[in-house]
Amino acid sequence: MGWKIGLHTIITVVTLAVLLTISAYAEEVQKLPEITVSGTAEESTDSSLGASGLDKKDLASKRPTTSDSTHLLQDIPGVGIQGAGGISSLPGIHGLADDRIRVQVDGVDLMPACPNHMNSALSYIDPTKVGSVTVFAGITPVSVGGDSIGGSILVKSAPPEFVGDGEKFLVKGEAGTFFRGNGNAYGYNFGATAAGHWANVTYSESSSQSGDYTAGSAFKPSAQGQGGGSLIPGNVVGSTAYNGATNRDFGIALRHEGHLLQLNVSEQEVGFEGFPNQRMDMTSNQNVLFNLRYTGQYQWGDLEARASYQDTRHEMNMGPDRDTYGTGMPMDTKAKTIGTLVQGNIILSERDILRVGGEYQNYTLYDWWPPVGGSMGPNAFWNIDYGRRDKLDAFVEWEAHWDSKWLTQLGVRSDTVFTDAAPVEGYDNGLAGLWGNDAAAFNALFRGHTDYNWDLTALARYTPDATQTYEAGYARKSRSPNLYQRYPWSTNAMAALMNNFAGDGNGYIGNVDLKPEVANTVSATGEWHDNDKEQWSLKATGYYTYVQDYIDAQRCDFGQCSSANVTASTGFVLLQYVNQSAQLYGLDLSGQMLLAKTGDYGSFTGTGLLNYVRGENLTTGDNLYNIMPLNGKLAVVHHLGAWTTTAEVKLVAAKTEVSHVRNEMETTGYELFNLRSSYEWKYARIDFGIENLFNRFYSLPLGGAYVGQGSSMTTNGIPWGIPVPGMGRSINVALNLRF
Ligand SMILES: [Cu+2]
Repeated sequence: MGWKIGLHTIITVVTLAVLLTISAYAEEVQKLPEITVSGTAEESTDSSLGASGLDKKDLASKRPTTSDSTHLLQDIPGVGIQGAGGISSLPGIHGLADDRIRVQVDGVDLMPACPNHMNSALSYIDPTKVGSVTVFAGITPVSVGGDSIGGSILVKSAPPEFVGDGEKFLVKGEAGTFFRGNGNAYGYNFGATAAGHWANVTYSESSSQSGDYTAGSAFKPSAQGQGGGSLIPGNVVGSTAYNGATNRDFGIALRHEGHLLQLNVSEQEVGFEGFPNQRMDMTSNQNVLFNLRYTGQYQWGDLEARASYQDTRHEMNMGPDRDTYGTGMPMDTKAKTIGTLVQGNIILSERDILRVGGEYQNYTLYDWWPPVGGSMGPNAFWNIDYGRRDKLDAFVEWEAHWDSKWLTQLGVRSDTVFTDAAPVEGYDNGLAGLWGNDAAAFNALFRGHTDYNWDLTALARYTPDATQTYEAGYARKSRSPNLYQRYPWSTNAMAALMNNFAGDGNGYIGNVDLKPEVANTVSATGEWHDNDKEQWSLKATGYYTYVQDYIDAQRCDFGQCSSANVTASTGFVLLQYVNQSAQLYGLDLSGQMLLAKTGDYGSFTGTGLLNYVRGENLTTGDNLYNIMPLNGKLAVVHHLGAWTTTAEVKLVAAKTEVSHVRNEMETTGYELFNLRSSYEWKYARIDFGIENLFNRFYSLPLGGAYVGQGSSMTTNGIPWGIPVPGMGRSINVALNLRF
């Protein structure tokens, strides 16, 4: 890893040198009356009614509450958040989560490299770096979908700024810090930008850490942290701490007339991140990303091209709150991802736009567990050796603006996905019953697969007048299994338990024969508002999805799995992935209304949100796993000059429709009150908030099973039946400066 430290040093030195040189020069010319900042060439195709966004203001009010960028999405209609580590939650849309939805950060499909999906795409961007968020929850255009059966999430950092004609230089910076009482979380971020008419250089850095957080009340007996940790009181949620989570990004952007070229080199290091719903913790994550992008405006439209390279080194072991068994349990992963894209948006006529694109992604994964002695040695256990997932996509999308009222969009997309994995070995193949037989069975299988997937989208939008819009459509979307669904091979309980990205505490065994999931969705959205969108607005989306070959799970009844495993209706169990059919349907409602506007007391706006989703396995009659119960949010936002204050209540119904095959636990309903206030000056912003005002105890409906302390390496060596609790009261402050 020497070269990575070298890279980090080079980035820092080059950045400082460039910034110093430019700012030294800027010093002479800085007496500018006003610096005009022009827009960027970055074009958006985010005009779909099924898309919801978060702008600067929304983001600014949410950032102080979290260091996990996925939590920025929590008030977007249709979005659910699957719990994981403190900075690594997994987003879901309409009941489909994790890699069933497409998540891009600055145009890159960041890939996890972990049997627990700990290093998810959004864990690689700090909330302070997020400049915009767009969520496609309804019918996703093929130009932003692909290899996913749910919606798409596009997260972007702020676009590069350039100075306008006649101006000289722009040098600016920002710095921020926060403290959150629950867990004693704190961190910092800073960034500096130097920009001229045609060049922009930016450096940014952020870091955060937190101790274990505290729930509203005790939910288990207090116990000593067995991995060298301190006493874990009954109300403390074990393995929720994280530290040394540092992101650095260096970017250069060049602009010439309508052309923009951007290169970002970023690095993330995480020293430790606990996972309360996994049997392991992340003890190190090192990720390096090169992201090169070009966008150009031409007479015929615009052209976008991207190339990226991601290198990840990930390590897991037992953290301080868990039993280390005296030996620990190291698990290592490394992965490389190369991604490229070329897309043209061609203006055929005043009416028609054609979007044509091609993408290629090459992903390589190694997952091995070093020996620790006894039956877990003398060799390394190879969970996935030389795993590959390569993808070649092409799409065509035709958008027609027939008149001021009608818009249609038709798209077709082909994704060809190839996956494979090399032969494996256990810790000691001589121990046939434990490792050798399973390895031999896997190695005898034909493991290479090529899936030819097709996506289709057809949607129409009708805008009868300035106060209402309707959109309806159909989408067929496909997704090939990920490597951890096809290739984990061991039926040994300990090994299977380590393969789990559901967070349910169960063990998972791969299925080489899995077919791609194919979803057929119909969705309709209506939006109503007053003429100027100032008084009120209401948006409603209804959807139905039938998923053919939905990847669910069945009880393991072969290899080392016991017959009791097949019938157990409580406790943790061992499962194998299997194709079944499923349906999901639901409704999102969101709206806002200006309640009062006075000169002296400012304005009061009410906002509301309601989400309902139901997921059923049509093959078994079971419920789908991790489906968010009915939930809503009501808030009143008060604006007075530079003050913004929000009082909100979040209401969540009990989760009673649970996945029986996984022994998923029910959770009870709850309500949470939050208060947030901010004051903004020209060069500073201060935020103050109290989350979970009444210190309400509650279980996270999508938080999974609590396995964050004790002997987590054996199936039922830790108690079953405890959902991961949500955070108790937290008093938060954040300060941001711009200069
Ligand atoms: Cu991991």
